[in-house]
Amino acid sequence: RENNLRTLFAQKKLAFNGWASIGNSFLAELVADCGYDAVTVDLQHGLFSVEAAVPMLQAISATKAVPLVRCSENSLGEINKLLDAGAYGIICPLINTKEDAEKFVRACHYSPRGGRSYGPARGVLYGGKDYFEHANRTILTLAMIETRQGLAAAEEILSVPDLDGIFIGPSDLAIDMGLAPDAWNDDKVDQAFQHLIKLCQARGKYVGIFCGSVEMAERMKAYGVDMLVPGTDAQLLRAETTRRLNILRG
Ligand code: 3PY
Ligand code: MG
Repeated sequence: RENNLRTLFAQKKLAFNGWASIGNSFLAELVADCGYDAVTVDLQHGLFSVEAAVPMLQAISATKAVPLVRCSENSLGEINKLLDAGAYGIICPLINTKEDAEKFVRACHYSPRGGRSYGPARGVLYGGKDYFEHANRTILTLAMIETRQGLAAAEEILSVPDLDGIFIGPSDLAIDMGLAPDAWNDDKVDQAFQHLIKLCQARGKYVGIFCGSVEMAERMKAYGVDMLVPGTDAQLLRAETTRRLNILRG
């Protein structure tokens, strides 16, 4: 099957990506059913491992949302398992150099474009019997830029041909600039966002960003990003729970 995120990108339509950080399949299904275009299973900061990610990917693939994974690190073994488990795109944290980006995209593509090993257990169930023929072009590869080093190397990172684009990590970037993790409104951080977004737009590359607030998400939408994450499942659960309790407690 085609990757709907690529279709939305070609149509220049903003995609909304949900964030599944709690290792439970019902919750992943519920998040996916909220109307997101994609849902990312977060193996970096989610407190669960690959075995728990599999039923989450099964649950997401019962909906229209594209199943994505943020891997825990830039590892061929883990990325191969997640693609075999049916992830249709990988967001890889902490890509700081062109070499990091090359290693990442090689793990996501079969030869001659990469070194992915063959064994797409659930990949064929989700992607279809012709999975092998189209996997190299359907699977989406997004490198996280979230350090000053990554920011400085962004042009080189984006020059890697098989990299589809970047996903900006505002908290780690703010921390690396000596600021608090929620300093996403700071001028220096915002300028970095704008710089990265413009670089991607000039090169026809995909750009997504995690948003810590609705206001930030609106600003990123105005900058023309391709994909927005409006918060994690846990953050949204907390926000609405505390909002209702505050109203009812008076
Ligand atoms: C960050 O803000 O650093 C992230 O990784 C968000 O996903
Ligand atoms: Mg991060």
